Amino acid sequence: MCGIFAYLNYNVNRERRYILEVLFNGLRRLEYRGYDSAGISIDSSLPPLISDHSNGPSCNCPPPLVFRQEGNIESLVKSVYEDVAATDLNLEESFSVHAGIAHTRWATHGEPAPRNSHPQSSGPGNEFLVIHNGVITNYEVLKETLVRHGFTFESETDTEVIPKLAKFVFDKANEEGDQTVTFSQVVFEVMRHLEGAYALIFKSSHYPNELIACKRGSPLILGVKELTQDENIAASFQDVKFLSNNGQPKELFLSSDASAVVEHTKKVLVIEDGEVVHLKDGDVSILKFDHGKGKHSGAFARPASVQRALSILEMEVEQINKGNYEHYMQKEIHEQPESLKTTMRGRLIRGDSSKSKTVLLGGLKDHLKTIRRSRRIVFIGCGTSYNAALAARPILEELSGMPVTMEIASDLLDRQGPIYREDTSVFVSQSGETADTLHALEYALENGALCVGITNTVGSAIARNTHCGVHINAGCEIGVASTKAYTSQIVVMAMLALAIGGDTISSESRREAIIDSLFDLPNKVREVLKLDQEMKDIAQLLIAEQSLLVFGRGYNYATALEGALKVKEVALMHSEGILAGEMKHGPLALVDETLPIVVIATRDACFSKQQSVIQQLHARKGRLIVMCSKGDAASVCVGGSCRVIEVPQVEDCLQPVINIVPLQLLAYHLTVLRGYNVDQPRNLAKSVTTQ
Ligand code: UD2
Ligand code: GLU
Ligand code: MG
Repeated sequence: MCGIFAYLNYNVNRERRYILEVLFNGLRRLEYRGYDSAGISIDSSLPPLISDHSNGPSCNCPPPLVFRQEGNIESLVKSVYEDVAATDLNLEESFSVHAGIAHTRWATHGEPAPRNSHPQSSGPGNEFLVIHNGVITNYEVLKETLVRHGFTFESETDTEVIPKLAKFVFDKANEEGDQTVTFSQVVFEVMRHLEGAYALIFKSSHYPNELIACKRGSPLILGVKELTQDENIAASFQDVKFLSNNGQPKELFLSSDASAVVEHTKKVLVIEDGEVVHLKDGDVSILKFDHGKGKHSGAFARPASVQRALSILEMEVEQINKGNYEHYMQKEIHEQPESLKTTMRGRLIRGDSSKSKTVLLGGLKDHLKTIRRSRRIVFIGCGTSYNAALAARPILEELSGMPVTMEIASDLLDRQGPIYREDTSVFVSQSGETADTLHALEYALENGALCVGITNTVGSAIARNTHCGVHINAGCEIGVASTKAYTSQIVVMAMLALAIGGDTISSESRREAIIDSLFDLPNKVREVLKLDQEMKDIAQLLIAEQSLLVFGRGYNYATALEGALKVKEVALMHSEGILAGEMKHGPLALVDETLPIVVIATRDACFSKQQSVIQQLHARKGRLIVMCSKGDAASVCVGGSCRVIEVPQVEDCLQPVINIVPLQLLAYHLTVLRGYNVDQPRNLAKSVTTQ
């Protein structure tokens, strides 16, 4: 989910060039969130000052202009000014009222391309334009209906149904003779049909100089800048009435992110789920959308205005951008409850008395039979992506009953290891561009294997060149050290295991227990994030160490490797993940009273073995930090001599998602305390595109 920005000037003259620059700057402020394409919409020439829709759907209002580009904001800016020059659009033309919208996109549906960028349009004439952050999960049924009503779609996005639905609703109201239908009534009717998560802004040629913003699940804020010098009016800013039409010149901003608004004003309002904000004639009205409420017979519901006291709060940007994150890695660690939700959105089927609980991976459903018939599954990846596959391997073996082997991409290539036509090879990569993984993909394709991709980046080389796959939809990840992509990868691969094993009766109750646990996983991640301060305290203790060992086994062997990798790559401290079963075959020699050791001993089938490992490490006076399930401190900490991290328990195969979080936090705090760059670790790049 990327960025939204809108700018509405009221009763103050602004030239087109100025409006464009405000929009571009808004996008630049959102740039840090990452995106793959961008777009804006402004008016073509002076629209009528008074909103007048008596002229019905075929109104002669000049169609708003739309500019969209793939790639970075500067390439959008360049193309806009080129188009402006080519069409002789007057940059000095002044608007006393004007509503402009802008968007940065991180593709979830359809590759990054101008046609898939936002604003998405209702069709020729741009009667309705929409910018959207989030995912509409039921867009396919909506699209089918709209196609039956004669709409043609130009993009592969989920978003495009929204402006088309708005036009459909508007046209229908007018056909039925309701020429007084308001912009907010149209949007309410549209919202009734949308499922999923969204922050939306609507612009329409039928409602010139108006904007509607609404949200469910994705963030959105409103900023108000009063342009009067009058002291009395400035003082009454907190007053509800102030937002009604007092004719005062003002500028209104809408954004998914406070960082795009604070340079203009600190008077902001955080829009809540279900609220519909209507900007019209300098007036801000907030209406409450109630999903349960249907349409009145025939006519449009007249939505009740201002359900909660509208107060403009004076906030600092840190308060608004919840949590005051100092680094992307920190932000991404804390974003995991949301990123996991997005990963699972629309893919978990809750089931009822007639249907069992199940998962639906749209990109794989036609290939599951082939996968099940294959001789083995080979996971191929590098670094964190490899670790995520390793974490999912046990559950995949259990539910599929198939052999699952692991390959580090470069090693497979070095050995020219055997890959057969009968193999299913699964390529895991956050960026979808990892060079070694990509080369291994070429190699597997040459050998005739079925190639499945698991990536976070729609339109990436791996997504394009695999036969099928799953987008993890974790949102853009900026920190070089992967955190939220790792947990989403594990969840996707657990869902892959559920899908492959989905036809086996004997494992049905096991699968249902995992699905239940998946539903609850974001809550459990939220709970484990509360260990932040505790992990900071532990980091403080470890700040001057040379080395850190992490012991794990079973499901959490991967956690040990990934925890150690995080510490190594960002905190620049030697760290090794060790398979606890190998302890006596070497690593035990390192154990003394100085070397800190993390032991992962959460509840699963290996628990008693880990208890015994702890005892043996303790006998050698090891400096232990033990991660265990809540309530288990006494059973893991011999004689109370070790530091304990208690984490919430989930279904055993999903425990790696929980257990990695404290280690991510530890690596983060260690890095900050040691004074290193968290987001750009020494010598490393986000996407390793050379071998
Ligand atoms: C897909 C579509 C979405 C919508 C939805 C309906 C995209 C990005 N997603 O979401 O628009 O139609 O289906 O249920 O357009 N793929 C690969 N390699 C990879 C990753 C994906 O080939 O590494 C393929 C996959 O097989 C599928 C398509 O890309 O054909 C989209 O995959 P997805 O995971 O986004 O699929 P889904 O169903 O969540
Ligand atoms: N799902 C929409 C798309 O793929 C919006 C993506 C976003 O949040 O940027 O176009
Ligand atoms: Mg990586």
